[in-house]
Amino acid sequence: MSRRIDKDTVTLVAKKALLLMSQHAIPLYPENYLVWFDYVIGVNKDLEEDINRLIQDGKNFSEEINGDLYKRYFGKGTRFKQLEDAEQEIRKILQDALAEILYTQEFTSDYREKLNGFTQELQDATDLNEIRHIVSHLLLATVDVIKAGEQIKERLAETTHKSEELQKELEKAQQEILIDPLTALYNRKAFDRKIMTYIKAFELEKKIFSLVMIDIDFFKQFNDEHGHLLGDQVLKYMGSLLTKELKGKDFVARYGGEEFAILLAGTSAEHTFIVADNIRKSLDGVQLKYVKTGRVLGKITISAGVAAIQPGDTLESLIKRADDALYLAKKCGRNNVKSERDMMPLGGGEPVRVSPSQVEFRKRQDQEK
Ligand code: GH3
Ligand code: MG
Ligand code: MG
Repeated sequence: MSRRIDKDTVTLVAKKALLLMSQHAIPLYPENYLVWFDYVIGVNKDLEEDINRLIQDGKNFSEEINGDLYKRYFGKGTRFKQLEDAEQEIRKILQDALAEILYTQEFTSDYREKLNGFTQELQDATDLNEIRHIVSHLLLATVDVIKAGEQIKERLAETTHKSEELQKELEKAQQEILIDPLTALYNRKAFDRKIMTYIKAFELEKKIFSLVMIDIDFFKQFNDEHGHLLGDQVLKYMGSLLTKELKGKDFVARYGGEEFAILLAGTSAEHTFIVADNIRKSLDGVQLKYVKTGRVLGKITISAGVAAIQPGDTLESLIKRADDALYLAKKCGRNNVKSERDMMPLGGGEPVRVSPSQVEFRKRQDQEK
């Protein structure tokens, strides 16, 4: 048997034999091991056929059957030396297997200690009975470990799955809370959060940004003329227009009612003015028509105010400057964009922070045309 073949093959065959023995619940006695070792290696055709038949018939490998098999094939002339060798092999394979388990699996320190203990006991064991004893404990502990490992894995998988689902639901809920259902733009709450992150980034990393506040002109009049439902359609249209014009690059929100706010990261007030004025122009060129009924709604215009972040700004101070500029745009006839710079007094100097109506405004070139 094993001594006639090389060491690596012995290990492979022995592992397979032990595995089959554990699958068929056969006690790990050297006698049984000899039988199954030969079965795996296939040197004895009769033995192989006998075992195959027993497996096919679904027979239980009782102590009696195991004993018969051993007696039939090893009974005569099986020397004590062979049994001793088998015992050594079992011991070696188990030690290797233990080392492998300890190395590859993640166990709790309790189990690890137990398994380490078995390794030591196997080394110290002097007789067969002792080894049988250790092996039965080892198998029990290993089964426990594997079961515990599987349970932990199952639980982990379950928890991961649950938390992924929860995460998705949470994201969905958050999205719903942060999105305005009518226009599908971000809502005021989302805007407040976003602008705070921009302000922080400016304070910490000097990342500039600008703000545009937009307000639809004479919207109350539009509602009065065409009804609130058509007013809603216009707000919806505004949502798609802003999204289209900004091409997803900037953050746009419905600030409330017929007001919208845009945040442009890394953009100066001058460039932001151009962006805002392009939006105004694109709306100015459109005659609105309600597709469903063909009803002509006429032209809708907007006014906008632009402000760029400055050192020392708070959420309120920045919004106030954009609002003041918007107020100025309204004052200057609506369908207009104004920047906080437009609020500087003639002859330059510091911007004046008073109500726009009290300020003498520097005329912008584009206003003069
Ligand atoms: P201004 O040019 O000065 O901004 O005039 P305005 O009429 O647009 O401003 P005002 O603040 O007097 O009125 C805002 C109007 O916007 C009143 C309100 O009916 C309308 N509005 C606000 N939210 C909604 C909405 O969700 N749906 C509709 N249809 N109208 C809205
Ligand atoms: Mg308004
Ligand atoms: Mg308005």
